[in-house]
Amino acid sequence: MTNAYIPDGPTQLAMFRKMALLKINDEKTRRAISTGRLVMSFYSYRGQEVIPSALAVNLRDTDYLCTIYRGIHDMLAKGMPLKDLWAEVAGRMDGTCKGKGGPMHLTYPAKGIMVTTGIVGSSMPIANGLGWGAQLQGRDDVSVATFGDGAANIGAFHESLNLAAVWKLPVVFVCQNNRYSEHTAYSTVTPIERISDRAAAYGIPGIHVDGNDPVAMYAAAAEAIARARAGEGPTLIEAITFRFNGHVFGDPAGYIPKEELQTAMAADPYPRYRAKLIAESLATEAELAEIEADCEAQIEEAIAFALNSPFPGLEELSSDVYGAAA
Ligand SMILES: Cc1ncc(C[n+]2csc(CCOP(=O)(O)OP(=O)(O)O)c2C)c(N)n1
Ligand SMILES: [Mg+2]
Repeated sequence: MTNAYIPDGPTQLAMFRKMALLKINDEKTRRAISTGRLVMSFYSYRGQEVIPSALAVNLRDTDYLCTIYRGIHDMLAKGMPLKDLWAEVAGRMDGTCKGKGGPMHLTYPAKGIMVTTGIVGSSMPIANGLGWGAQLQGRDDVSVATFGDGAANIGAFHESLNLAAVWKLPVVFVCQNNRYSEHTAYSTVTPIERISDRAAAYGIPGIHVDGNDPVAMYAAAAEAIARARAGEGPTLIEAITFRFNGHVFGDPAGYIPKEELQTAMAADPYPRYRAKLIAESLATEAELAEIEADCEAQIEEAIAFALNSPFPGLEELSSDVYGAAA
């Protein structure tokens, strides 16, 4: 790791601010559903906050993000406004897609958030297309595809890595390996220890990193993004993490062995990073508590805004969508 890829104090705090927003937002979403305040499908990302936070501090608004159903952390970190996000997941007119996308199909191009997809593996070819567009137009913007460990067993993963390597596309493939695909454990569907090893088959760098360590994840993201920006082509990052909740809200996750879950939760990256920042005098307890209180207030304000926003009317159903010519 070169010095260029070591986050300075303000960057470390910027990562913490994002992690706090993501973590509190996940908690508030689950509470809103369980108390009947909101009805939505929700794929909790609690435990995976480090990856998008470390990526986002290395990205510009004009860089692209293609994410998945478990991607609200990716979108918030990249800058999706809370009010637009909550209004969309609540199916309201003030949402990013006027309530017609819902929690699995959010977009916010002003911040480069181009697609959220429920089709496993499909974030990668779309990211290639966006990266190709930037390359053809001579821009040095980068396209990031995030996806899960299960998606690395889909054909689109292999096709996308191959094409991106051949055309030297400015794409960063980020596999958030949370050890489970729906209810299926990693080793029962993936025959190799490291997904990052697959990069060798396409002649591109494959980085295996602790996705729960903000400093290590920052370095991996910064290096891959710099490489893509410089026209040197794609990188595959495999970031190891863990999903603290079931696949989707309501899934009790009985298939995760108790000890495995306990070990993962005991290593929760959020309190660990919080304590590290204080121990290294990068922030005081009071400063971090203030950041958390600020995030909480912003989220509450966004929920109230969303629940007061109108539902789209019938006339809205046929606008902004494709239709057959008369
Ligand atoms: C093409 C396709 N196949 C199957 C599914 C059903 N499905 C939804 S989520 C999921 C698991 C994906 O796991 P992973 O890629 O590890 O992502 P995670 O949910 O862990 O973030 C599956 C199989 C789907 N949505 N799309
Ligand atoms: Mg997974």
